[in-house]
Amino acid sequence: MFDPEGYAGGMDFQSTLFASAPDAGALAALAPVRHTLGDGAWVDVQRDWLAAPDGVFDSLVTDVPWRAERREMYDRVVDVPRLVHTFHAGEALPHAVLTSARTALSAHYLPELGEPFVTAGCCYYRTGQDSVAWHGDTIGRGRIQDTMVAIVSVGDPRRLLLRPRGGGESIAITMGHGDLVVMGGSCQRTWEHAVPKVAHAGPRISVQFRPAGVF
Ligand SMILES: O=C(O)CCC(=O)C(=O)O
Repeated sequence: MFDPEGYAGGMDFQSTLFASAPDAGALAALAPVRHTLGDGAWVDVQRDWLAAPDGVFDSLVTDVPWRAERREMYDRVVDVPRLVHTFHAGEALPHAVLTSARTALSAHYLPELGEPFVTAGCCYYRTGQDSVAWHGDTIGRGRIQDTMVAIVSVGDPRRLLLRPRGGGESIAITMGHGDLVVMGGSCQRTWEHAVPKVAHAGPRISVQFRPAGVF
């Protein structure tokens, strides 16, 4: 397993959590770095895209109507280890910078994607014990078409693992406070991704922008 960014990680998120954020709506110019994964899949990464992510984190913690989910697993019903909420197409987003982010992403990727990002799925990883297992976003059109899922991350850094469905070496991309990670091309159907549990992590929130019909 390797980290294509050589990301050092280890930022002290807690020490910046309560810092003032006068320009909480600011985004850096969008200029992500592309990593080609193979099989037509790629990942774009832009570190520190959000100029002032502390205020975004704080408002998402309080303003998103977080919901716990349960799912069947073998003969039991278990808690899904993270809180979730989806803002559907046309719904107002809970922070102005997310609206700006969606607009900027739609404009930047339109020539390649051919359509805008419209939904915003939110996941709240409360501790290192919250996680998401290996999967691709293949319930909708991502099962048969190339598409994109753009992730804005705030809070403690967590690793996004990616592995080819046919077997092969995994890749780890650390998603840090204010970073942007975009999975594109065939990534949802030819690769799987996961956010594994870790022994120690503070809270992290992921906002995933998707085009219509991609889940
Ligand atoms: O936490 C993340 O950024 C990834 C979330 C994810 O893969 C999903 O909800 O499908």
